[in-house]
Amino acid sequence: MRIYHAPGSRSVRVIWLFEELGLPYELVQFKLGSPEMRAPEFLKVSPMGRVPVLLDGEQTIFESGAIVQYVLAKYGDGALVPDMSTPEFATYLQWFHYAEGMLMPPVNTIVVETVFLSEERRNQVNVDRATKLLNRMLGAVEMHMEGREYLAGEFTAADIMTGHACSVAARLGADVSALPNVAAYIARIEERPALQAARKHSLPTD
Ligand SMILES: N[C@@H](CCC(=O)N[C@@H](CS)C(=O)NCC(=O)O)C(=O)O
Repeated sequence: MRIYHAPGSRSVRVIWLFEELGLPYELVQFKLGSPEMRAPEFLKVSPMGRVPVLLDGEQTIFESGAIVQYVLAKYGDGALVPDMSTPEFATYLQWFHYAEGMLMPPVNTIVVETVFLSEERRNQVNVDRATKLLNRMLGAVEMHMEGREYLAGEFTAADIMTGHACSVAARLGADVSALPNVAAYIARIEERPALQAARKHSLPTD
């Protein structure tokens, strides 16, 4: 399978998943924001010119969460997903989708305002508002992680999605000093050999 990846982006989630599962993959790497990401050939597989995208035979799929669910359903053999008959299954789905639903929107605003926009177009009010919202969203993770190692029992793909989002949030300046459970959780997932292997293809901001 081929993973379209940009170092410094959430496409590291897909590489991390493949590393956790021990599945082989081929990488096509872009520089984030480069003109190649708007080239017609890439827009055929990713109409918005974004990563990650997975190519599996003739099948392409974008959206990191959808890719993770696709790979697990087809090739995971039950790994990284709690059994449907357990209470952890609903918890897993909830935190899996919390990443793109609640954490990444303010993260996106902060990245746009502090990285992508030219200095004269940046707006500190937007950054402050997004940072406040991000800290509130991380507060829910803080409460949930009390007494837990991972989001839904054992390590699951919810940790790949929301764990990664927590890690990015902290790197972007969210204040985790008042969120000890989140800080410990980030440290825990950062120690995973599969994430470290995935990061070899990535920049420190992933
Ligand atoms: N919700 C999408 C977000 C995809 C996305 O925004 N990817 C960013 C990298 S983190 C991207 O490719 N940005 C390139 C650009 O905006 O030109 C997902 O989870 O896959």
